[in-house]
Amino acid sequence: LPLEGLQAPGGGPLYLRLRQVLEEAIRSGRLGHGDALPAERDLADYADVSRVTVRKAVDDLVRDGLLVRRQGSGTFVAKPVSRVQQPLSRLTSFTEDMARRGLDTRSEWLERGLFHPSPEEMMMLGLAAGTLVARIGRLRIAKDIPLAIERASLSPEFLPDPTVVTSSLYAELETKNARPVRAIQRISACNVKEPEAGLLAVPVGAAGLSIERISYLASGRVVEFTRSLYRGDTYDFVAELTLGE
Ligand code: 16G
Repeated sequence: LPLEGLQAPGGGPLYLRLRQVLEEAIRSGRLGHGDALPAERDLADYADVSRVTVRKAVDDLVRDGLLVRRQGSGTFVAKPVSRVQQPLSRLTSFTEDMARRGLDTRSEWLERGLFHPSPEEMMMLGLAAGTLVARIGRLRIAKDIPLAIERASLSPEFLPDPTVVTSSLYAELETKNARPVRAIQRISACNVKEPEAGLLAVPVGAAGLSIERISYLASGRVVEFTRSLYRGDTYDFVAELTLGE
């Protein structure tokens, strides 16, 4: 790393100059993806700056996603995230989408159980007053990269015990003959705020896709009302367009 001359006068705050050197090393490939960063103490000695300066520079790069900290093992150069191309016209589940690409998925649970519904859930799902709503809230992760936060609400008629869902919601609905066959989806652009930014490991203000899906059975009954927040830097929705009459 070209750390000599970091102390030269007139170049702005030290930590920003150190950040720039590290960033250039990452962008040029001198520090490869997955490489461990030298220990904070060694970097400080080597660059002849304080550990506080090193920590500030590293914090900055972690916040911007160029470095990742792993508890107990150190700081590493982040792997670049490749974008997922998701066709817009097929009603598939997240687990299926990722399996088709050969990616392992897992979820971190944010919410799972029966709750008193919000007025919006009552209207969307046509719930009678006094009934509960089944909620499945998850951080969806593929290849160790958090891709989306999904919060699904369902009538308890289709999912009386939400705790039975351990991986795929649609696979569980299939066993109850309640897998949706049609859905309306709305996608809008947004900026990711806290606490979602923390969960998705993106800086506050990063681009996101906010998605609402209402799914139906063949009979026309609503099965699911889901609000999702996808990371803008990892997900492309692709639509096929045909010339209509
Ligand atoms: C997709 C759907 C979501 C559905 C989930 C089921 C979007 C924006 N959302 O992620 O509405 O609940 O699949 O996935 O596509 P699962 O069967 O893996 O739980």
